[in-house]
This record gives sequence, C-alpha cells and structure tokens, in this order.
Amino acid sequence: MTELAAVKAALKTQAVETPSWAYGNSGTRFKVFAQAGVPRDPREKLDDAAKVHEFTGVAPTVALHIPWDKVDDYAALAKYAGERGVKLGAINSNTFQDDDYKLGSICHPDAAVRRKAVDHLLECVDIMDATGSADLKLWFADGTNYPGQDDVRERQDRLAEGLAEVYARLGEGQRMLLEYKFFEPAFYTTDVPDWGTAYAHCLKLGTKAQVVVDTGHHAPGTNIEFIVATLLREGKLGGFDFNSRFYADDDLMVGAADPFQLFRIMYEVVRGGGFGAESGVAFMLDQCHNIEAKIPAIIRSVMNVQEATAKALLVDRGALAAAQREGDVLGANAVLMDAYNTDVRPLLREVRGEMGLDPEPLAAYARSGWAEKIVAERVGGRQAGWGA
Ligand code: PSV
Ligand code: MN
Repeated sequence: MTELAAVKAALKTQAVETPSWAYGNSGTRFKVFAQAGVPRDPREKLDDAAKVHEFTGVAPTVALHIPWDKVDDYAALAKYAGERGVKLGAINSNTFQDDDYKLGSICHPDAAVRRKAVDHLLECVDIMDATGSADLKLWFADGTNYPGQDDVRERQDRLAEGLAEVYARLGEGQRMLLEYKFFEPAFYTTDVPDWGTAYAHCLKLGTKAQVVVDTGHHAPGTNIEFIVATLLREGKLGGFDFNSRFYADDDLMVGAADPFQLFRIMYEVVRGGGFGAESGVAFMLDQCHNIEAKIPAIIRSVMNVQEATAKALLVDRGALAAAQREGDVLGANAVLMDAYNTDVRPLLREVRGEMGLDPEPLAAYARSGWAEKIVAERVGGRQAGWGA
C-alpha cells in the first residue's frame, strides 16, 4: 500500500461519537433559544444522529445522557438505533441536577446523598447492559465554593469509595471513563479538577478505569497534547470529549476556535498509537449548538475532526524523527507545519467518494430535505433541551 493509500484507509475507519444532547436545545445560563424541528424524545435524537452518520460515514455511535434520555426499554432503543444504521455509545451519568446535590454527589458529606449518587451510577451500568454500551462516562460537578467548607481530603476518600463500588459492578468489556474539569460549577475546589487527579483514581481502580480529556476543561494555555501523550503512554487515555473553547467550557464546535491545537492533539494520538478501533480511545463530541443549526454544526464538527486527523496522518514521521535526532529545530518544526498547512479537503472528498458518500456532506445534507421535514413534522410535544 502506498503511504497515501494507507492514510485514506485509516481515515475510512475513523469513528466519531456524537452526543444526544447536542441535538436538543441548549444555551447559556442566560437563555436557551429554541429552534424549530428539534427532537422531542431520544428516538428523534437518534434519527438526527443517523443523518450525521449517513452524510459523513464516520459518526456511527451516539452517546446517551441519563436521565435526559430515559426510556422504558433500552434494548428497544438500541434496536431502533440499529435500524437507522447507528449504535448507542457511552452512557453519560448525571449527578449534578438534583437539589440533593447542592453540596456534591459522590463526595457529599451526607452518606445518604452519596448512596443516591452511587445508585444512579449503578443504574447507568444496568442501562449499559441493556444497550450493549461499553463505556460509562463520569463527570462530577462536585467541589466546594469556600475555603473550609468541607474536608478536601475526605472528599477524595468518598470519591474513591464511590468509584470503587461502581468499578466492581462493571462487566466484561465495560469501562469507566473519568472526566476532569478545572472549575465550574464549584469555584474554590473541584474534586476531579485535573488529569492528575483523574489518573490517580483510575490507576488505583484498575485497567477498566481510564481518563477522558474534554478539550474545553482546561485553563487557557494548557498544553493539552502533552496530557494526551502522557495518558497514552501510561495506557490511561480512555477518550475525548471534543469541543472548542475561547474562555471556559464554551462547548463550541471542535476545531472552530483552534484548529492548530486540534491537529497537535491528533498528532500525539497518532504518534502514541491512539488512533484506530483497537486502541480503545473513544472520540466523542461534547458540544452545545446554541445559535447555529444543530445537525449541520455536528456535521461540520465531524469534518473538523477528520481534517485534523488527515493532517496528523500526513506528518512525515521518518523525516520528523531524523530532524529530531539531528537536533534540527527548524527542520523538525517545518515537517510538522508542512502537514498542518496541507489542504486536506480534496483528499477527504476522494475518501468520501470511495466510501460511496457525497464528497460534500453539508451540501448533501442541505439538499436532502431533512431540515425541512423535521421542522414540518416535529410540531407539538416538548422539545428536548438541556435537562431533558
Ligand atoms: C459539563 O461540563 C459537561 O459538559 C461535561 O463535560 C460532561 O461530559 C457533559 O457535561 C455531559 O454531562
Ligand atoms: Mn465533557
């Protein structure tokens, strides 16, 4: 196989997971703007996700969020997804929207609240059994707002205890993916604020516990690709929640704010053996489309990930290694920048053509009439939104 053929073959195996909540209404804490045609239940979210996969060919799974996507029969929901050509992906837990969680969930000072939170996580594993999902994705809003509010060390003990109980419940082939976020909603201490804390807990738990890197969950200037390289090296990178940030956890389209950063991340993924199904690294989106049309925004996001991946795959690794060995600073940098500055859109158009897809997913989606159809048909009922 020529090198270009190998790059194309790799791109055809790419899999980006889209989040059910991105198809619903969302906003900032100031206002949620409703859009016409938005799904009213989990099935309609899957219908939209299936369209993203139909036009991109590389978005075969959909992440669910419990209880936002609560249904009576999860096996039936998985079957419904399958009939539309997609599968159910990670199950995202929610221990941050109940009044009981004001002071935290699995780190709460009251054992009864901790019990409630852990029971929810165990319920999520039951759901994974029914849907065939492999990953439980955990993000905790736990933390404190004021110095002295709670015992920071004890909160870590409570966290470890709760996680251990859920870990013990994981079945064969199931994983626990622990996300970190440096602040918000807690402002003084956060119980899982950084990759080091997440890594320490996952290391203690065992091989089924891995870290999720949400690209929006870092302070400005953080070198995310270094974190990626380190976690991959330790076998602890479970996956990504991709999105873009300008300020904090903006949840904008991945690759919109800083495509160069996305390329650098994808280069470390490729370099560290994190690309491809056998790597176990999950490439998920975690985004909210507040003012832009949702389905095209998700298609655009998937394409942005594809473009960054194509550029990362095009890096001349041999030339780079040679320049690095020789201490050729400018030469090494030039090899990386050559790949980044390549216009990979023609290559991706070819790849799509070879996959039997329209080379222009956004134009094909616009022509498909799906946007008009859902606006006409999804009338009445309650639109899905943040919290539903
Ligand atoms: C909140 O910050 C958050 O965006 C986390 O990143 C989760 O992954 C997501 O919500 C869904 O719960
Ligand atoms: Mn996330």
